[in-house]
Amino acid sequence: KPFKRILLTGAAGGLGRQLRDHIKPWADIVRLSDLAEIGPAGEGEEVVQCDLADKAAVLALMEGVDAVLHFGGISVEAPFDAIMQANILGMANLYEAIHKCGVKRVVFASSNHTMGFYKTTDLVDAEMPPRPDGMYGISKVFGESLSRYYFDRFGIETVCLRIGSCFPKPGSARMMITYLSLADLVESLRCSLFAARVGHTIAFGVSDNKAKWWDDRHSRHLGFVAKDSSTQFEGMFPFSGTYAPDDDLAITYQGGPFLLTGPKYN
Ligand code: NAI
Ligand code: 15L
Repeated sequence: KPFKRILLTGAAGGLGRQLRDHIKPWADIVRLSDLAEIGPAGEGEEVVQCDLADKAAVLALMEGVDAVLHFGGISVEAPFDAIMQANILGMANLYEAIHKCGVKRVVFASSNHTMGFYKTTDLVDAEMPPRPDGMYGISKVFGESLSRYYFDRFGIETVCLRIGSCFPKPGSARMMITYLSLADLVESLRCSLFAARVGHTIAFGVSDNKAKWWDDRHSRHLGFVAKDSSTQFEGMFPFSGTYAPDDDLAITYQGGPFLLTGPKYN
């Protein structure tokens, strides 16, 4: 198999649980890690329970690993203290361990909320300045910036995948635009791991939906082509007959409901 050992963080989470089986063909061993209980290891798997905020534990977690899929951390807007531990300190610990252990390729589960303050009438690409929509989005911008530094300074390659909404089906009209199918997520991870050269790439993880907010022109070297589309769910969110008021933040900005959560500093 191409890799000896792939580490998947966030393995107990919504995406981690689904990715587990899809990763197996890519490595002799998949090391599954999370703060939460994961359950027993299957064949070709190892389970390591670990808090990303624990520097020594993260260093031990990385031993013998040659590629990382980093999905662990807080996945929605939350008080800053919690985000700081899991997503900021956790990311710093992870990359220090990656550097010390000689890992060459990383895929970081970034988010569309790095760009949530662009308007729903904007077409966003990977070279536009980040406009995060809260502490969660800010922590993902930190992760993108940290991984860029580790590439520029040490040559560690990372693909930051700004995932849209990866759920079995869209939960709102917004998610018709941001929808990413599981199969398309798996294919984008495969492309990110196996492209000969990725440097530091920021890509958008989104299916081939009809309406688009994101332009993938700066990540075409990955060779990812989405096969699914939210059109299969057409009709789930019919026009209600009334337009949203002018000051409706969740309609005006791409971050949608994240715009309504307010500052979470504490
Ligand atoms: P999730 O919340 O279900 O899973 C995240 C996992 O990380 C959880 O199992 C949690 O226990 C673990 N975790 C939290 N703090 C930790 C810590 N300090 N140390 C170790 N593990 C910790 O989220 P989901 O939906 O599976 O997302 C996975 C990743 O993808 C997250 O990083 C999220 O930000 C990102 N993402 C997901 C999107 C989606 O549509 N599902 C959209 C954009 C980004
Ligand atoms: C994210 O970044 C979250 O992790 C996920 O739970 C969804 O809220 C998604 O963005 C979204 O924007 O739909």
